Order: sequence, then structure tokens, then C-alpha cells
Amino acid sequence: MLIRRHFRSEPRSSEITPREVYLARRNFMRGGLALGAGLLLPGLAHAQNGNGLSFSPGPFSTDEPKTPWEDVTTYNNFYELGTGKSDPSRNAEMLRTEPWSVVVDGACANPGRYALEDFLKPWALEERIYRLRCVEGWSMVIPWVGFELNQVLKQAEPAGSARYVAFETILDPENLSGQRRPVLQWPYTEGLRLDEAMHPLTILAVGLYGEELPNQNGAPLRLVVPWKYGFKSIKSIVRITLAEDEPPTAWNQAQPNEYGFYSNVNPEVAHPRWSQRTERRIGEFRRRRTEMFNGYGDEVADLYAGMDLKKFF
Ligand SMILES: Nc1nc2c(c(=O)[nH]1)N[C@H]1C(S)=C(S)[C@@H](COP(=O)(O)O)O[C@H]1N2
Ligand SMILES: [Mo]
Repeated sequence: MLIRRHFRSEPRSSEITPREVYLARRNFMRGGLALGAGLLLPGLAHAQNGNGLSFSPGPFSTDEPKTPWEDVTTYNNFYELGTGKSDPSRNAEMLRTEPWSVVVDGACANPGRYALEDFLKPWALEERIYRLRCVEGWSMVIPWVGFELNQVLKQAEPAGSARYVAFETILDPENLSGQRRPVLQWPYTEGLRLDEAMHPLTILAVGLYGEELPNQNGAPLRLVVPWKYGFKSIKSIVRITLAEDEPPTAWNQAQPNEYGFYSNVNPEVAHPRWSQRTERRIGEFRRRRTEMFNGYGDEVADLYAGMDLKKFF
């Protein structure tokens, strides 16, 4: 994806060094033409090296301080790349993202199989700075670059019978060593109700901090659903399926009493093994109170009007 940048927010100086190092290393591994410039020019030289994304500021962004690039890209959950927090960044090269294609299928009039470039071409990219709250009790603020999922779904022309959307991560056990162990049912799957998937907060992300997604964050394409626990935000998506029935989801299959289909962030509903009332923002020491719907209640509470959210957790 070689898209020139028109806009980027100025990184704080503390973020520049690790990102410069990261980009220089990635260009080196890709054999990129911009290797010399990436290594030799100081400051924001990488703006010219082709990895920056072109995007405009989007709605719903929080003005809370962003979690530093270093934490966002080295403290990860991506079990295909290992179960430790630092495994995904260390094992990032196990994920092969070229070539990549995305299938849109199921209960819709306009299904398709797209090369990644063609899948992305119609949609203008926006920055969305969202809170992400992991069910484990930590949270981050991440400046995603992506576009609303509802555009893709509308293009697919969902059938009247479609009520859910199912998502699938790449299955590649030869390269992804995590998929050679039965920690979860592979490929990783997730799902949303159709109205949740159509909500303007729900995005497909292709980047963060203005750069293409690092592999450990779910390159080349991942879901971001900010009012739900982090595991709903499935990484490295290869299939999006319109469905009539509630689809199976990886964590619900693994531990149905711990991880429900909805998994809305809810301080009132404890995980069976720990409370969900507080969280630690990565980089902070004192725990903070967890907000209903991760603070996005004004936007999404209506989706659940009349539902017992203790039952539908
Ligand atoms: N395919 C896949 N997607 C996944 C996961 C995973 O293990 N595999 N982990 C989930 C969990 S538990 C969280 S908290 C977020 C973490 O996203 P981040 O590493 O970009 O912060 O990704 C989610 N998406
Ligand atoms: Mo998570």
C-alpha cells in the first residue's frame, strides 16, 4: 500500500526514536528503496519513505493522552504470534501479509473476493483516536487510521435476513507458530450484530500513528470496536461474512462462561475470575474506574435498549 501522506499529527519527541528505528528496520527487512533515506535522515524523514498513510481527522476521537507508540506496538495480544505480551512484536515476521485478499460473502447480494488494494481503494482513511480496554484489565489510547465498516457492508448489499457479521483471521499454521497449539480454535473468529457492525464507531483499521499497522497490531486489516473488550477487535482479517444466526466466536468457544458474544465493556459485570470495575491505563500507576461501554455510552447505549446486559454479557 503506497499512499502518500497529506496530513499527520506531530508526534511527541519521545515517540520518534522507536518509530524511526522500527521503520528503518522494516524497510531493511522489506529491502525497501528508501532504506538509505530512512536510515540517514533525521527527524521525520520517514514521511517520504512511502510507509505513511494519507488520512484526515475523523469523528469520535478522544483528546486523552495517546499511549506511546512503543507500548502500543510491544505490549500486545495476538495469540497466533504467541501468548506473552512481548511475543507478537518479537515474532511479528511470522505473519506474511503479501499477498493478502479479503472475502466478503454470506447473506448478501454483492459478495466478492478482493485483493487488499482493491478492497481498500474506495474508502477514504480517517484518524480515530479510541480507547481500547482489554478484558484483562488494562487499557490504551490508540490513534487508529481506518474507515467505517458500514461502507463495506453497504457495498455488499446485505440480504433482509442478515442479522450478524462474522470475521475470520488468516489461518497459516506453517508460519504462525501459535496456530500449531490448541490454545483457541483456529482461525480466530469474531462476530457482531449487524447494527453494531453498521455503527459509525466501528472501523476497519489499516494503520496507527499515521503508519501502516505493524504486524503485531493486526496487519494489514483489523477490526476496532471501542466499546467492547479488546478481543472483539479481531486482527489480520481475511473474511467478512453476513450471517443470519449469531456466529461462533473464538473466546466464547474457549470459555463460554467467561467471554460472552456481546462483551461490552461493563464495570457491573465481573469476569468470573476478577472484577471489571477498574483498569490500568498503560503508562499510569493508579488504577482508574472503568466506564460503562468504555465511555462510549452516549453513542451506543441505544443499541442495547431493553436488553439485560448481565445475561447478554
Ligand atoms: N486474530 C487475533 N485477533 C486479536 C487477538 C488475537 O489473539 N488474535 N487478541 C485480541 C485481544 S485480547 C486484544 S486486547 C486486542 C489487542 O490489540 P492490540 O495488540 O493492537 O492492542 O486484539 C484482539 N484481536
Ligand atoms: Mo484482550
